Formats: sequence, C-alpha cells, structure tokens
Amino acid sequence: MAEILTSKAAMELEDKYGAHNYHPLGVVLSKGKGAKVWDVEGKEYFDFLSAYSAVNQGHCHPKIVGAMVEQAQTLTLTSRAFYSDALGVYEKYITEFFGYDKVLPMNTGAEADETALKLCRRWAYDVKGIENDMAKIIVCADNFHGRTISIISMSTDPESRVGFGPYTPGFIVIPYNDLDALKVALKDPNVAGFLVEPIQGEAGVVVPDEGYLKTAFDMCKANNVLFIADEVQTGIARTGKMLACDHEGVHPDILILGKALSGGAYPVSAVLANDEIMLTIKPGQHGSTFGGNPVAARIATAALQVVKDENLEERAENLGNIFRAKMRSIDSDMVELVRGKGLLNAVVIRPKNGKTAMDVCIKMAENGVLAKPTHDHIIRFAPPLVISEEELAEAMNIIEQSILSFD
Ligand code: IF1
Repeated sequence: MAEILTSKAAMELEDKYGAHNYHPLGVVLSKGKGAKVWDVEGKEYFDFLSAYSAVNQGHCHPKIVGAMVEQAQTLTLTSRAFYSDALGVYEKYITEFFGYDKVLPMNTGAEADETALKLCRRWAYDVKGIENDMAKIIVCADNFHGRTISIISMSTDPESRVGFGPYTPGFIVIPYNDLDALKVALKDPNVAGFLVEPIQGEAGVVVPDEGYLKTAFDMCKANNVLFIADEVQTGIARTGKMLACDHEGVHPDILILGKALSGGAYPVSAVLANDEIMLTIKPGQHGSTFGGNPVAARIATAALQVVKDENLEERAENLGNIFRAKMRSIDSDMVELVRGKGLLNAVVIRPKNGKTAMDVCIKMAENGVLAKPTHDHIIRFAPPLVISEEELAEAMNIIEQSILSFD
C-alpha cells in the first residue's frame, strides 16, 4: 500500500529527489474522475488544464481504463520484433477513423513530431527529389512541438531553446498566421514541408485568422510541399471538431496526434499519412521499443470510441461558446481578452495592483478550479470535454468570483 502522504510531504519528496524541471502549483493530486480531481487532503477541484488537453475524455474513463486493464493482464509489450494481435486491428481502426493509408505508432508527442520530420525529409529526397541533406522545413515562431534537441532547434522560445545548442539545421522560421511570409518561404526549392499547430497552444491559445490553414494548405500543394499538422494539443475533439484542421476542411499530408489519443491513460502518439509519404521509411529506419504496443493499441481504440460515443466534438463546441461568453461578461478590467475554439480557451489577464495571472490561478485553486498560466499573463482553460453544463456553470462562477476578488 502506498505510504499515506500529506501534500507537504509529497512536495518535499519531489523537491529532494526529483529533477527541478517543473515548478508546479502547490497542489498534490491523488484522485481523478471525469472533470474533477482531488488532492491528498481530499479537497475537490475542477480540472481546467486536463493535463494540457490529454484528458479530454475525463479522468479515469471506465471504458479506457477497462481496455487498459484487460490488455495489461494479457500481453503488455512484444516489441516490434514480432507481430501482436492488437496492433493491426488498431492500425485499421485509426487509419479509417482519420482517413489515411497508414499510421506510424509512437509514444509521446515529441516522438511523433520527430517522426513527422523524418518522414518529411525522406519524402523530400525519395519523392520530391531534393538533394540529399538539403531539405528544409518551415515552422512558425512561438511554436511548441516538444522538448527534444531537433524540436527545440525549431523553437523561438528562449526557455525551451537557450543553452541546449548546437542546434539541428534545416528549419525556416516564419511568423504564425502570416501568409505573405509563407509565400516567400515557399519559393525555396529545397522546402519539403510546413509544420504548423492549427492553434498555438503554448503560445497562449493563439487562433489564426479564418482561412489561414486552408490557404496555407493550398499554397503548400501548389509548391509540392507537405502540410504537416501538429494536432497533439488541438486534436481529439478539443476545439469542437475531431481535428482543428476540420474547421477549414484541411486534410493534412501528415497528421500528428498524441495526448488525448489515449485519454491521458498512457503515452500514445501517432503519425498518419498516405503511402507515398509513409512508405519512404523502410524496415529498420525508424521505431521505438513501446511504439504500437498492445496496451497502447487497445487504449487508443477505446479513447477514440469514447469521443464518438459521447459526442465530445459537439460538447466542446457548445460548452466552449458558453465559456467564452461568460468570461467576456466578467465585469473586471483584469479580463483583457478572451480567445479560443471549442474548449481550448485562454483569458489574457491585465495585471492589477501587482496581481497577475498566477495570483488568479492561486485564488482559483483555493476556490476549487485548477488552471495554470502560460507565459506571464495568459491563463489557459481546457477542462475535460465530458464536463457537464452544471459543472461548467459552477466552475465559471468560481473563476468569476476569483477574478472579482482582486477588484
Ligand atoms: C511540457 C507546453 C502545452 C504540444 C504540441 C507536441 C507536444 C506538445 C502542440 C509534445 C506538448 C505539453 C508538454 C508539457 C506541457 C505541454 C505544453 F506547455 F509545454 F507547451 F500543452 F502547451 N505538440 N505539450 O502541446 O508532446 O512530448 O509532451 O507528449 O513539456 O511541459 P509530449
């Protein structure tokens, strides 16, 4: 039986024995169910971060946990040295679900982004005919695609990038939501791909202009460049459609999924593409020990089924509209701006009397809502998509009262 900890003792253990690569809010969670989590002392919170949009289906969803437990008691890992009876079934399901020829299963979002970069480069050399080692990939400023060396080589965020050089070459950085800059960058004949978040999550839920994704996609097609969508955070119904790209009818050449692909139960990511791209990677050229393991396969299948069965796209769309309207109605000059799509939203907090977004988050935590600022003045609000209207109303009231408490 795990040692019964107080929150204080748990934080001290992490501080003493864990790397200091995070600075968490002073809350020690020990239980989650649906849209709620509880701390060690039993205090209840609405979770408005959802582990950065990994828990879209709600904490410990019975169907997802059931699939995990059943497979975990049967066969957890074979490696890809052998086949398993779970992987092919899952691959058929997910490729038909999203409309692609094939999937390359990985574990984390960063691994999936790295996989997409490798696929794009192999396609550049083997199909587009770019000179070896000369392929370039266009990315956007303020991007977030993970924490590996090649991914931070694309980053413009000093916190992610500085001090980890030398950097992987072959990336062109342009401003987000800027089609003129994309047009110029696409003139380079060595450009093979454009990697973009349909909404920039970490940058503070930055929603591009209507039509940006579709026009960018068309420009890429006109220049024989792959449109690569990182839907790790925006995918799986979070923005009110199964994929954020669906809002503009864009079918990415390479689709990157993670986080809620498993409902937060297990590290599961995936890269989907058609054969012309996917088959440029041959046996032995890419993989991972856990990629496509039987437990991940069963979990991801259950997690996607829950999205359909519980109409999570529609829920995110409808509840997101309610949320943004309520946030915009808060009568406080601390609320500078409200933006988002579906249940991926952000409130930009105007500091007041020295109080910032972090103070609002600490006050909300005291009052029973968990969220965390991204950058100094932006609070991201992303509850599980299974939150009920009543729970949302209660949580929005807590958010409003917490903000008004500084007036
Ligand atoms: C942390 C941020 C969010 C992602 C997109 C790939 C990945 C992520 C669009 C990599 C991961 C996580 C990472 C986590 C916090 C969180 C995050 F603040 F870091 F930037 F959500 F915005 N593409 N995002 O958002 O997926 O390898 O983590 O599975 O690193 O602190 P991963």
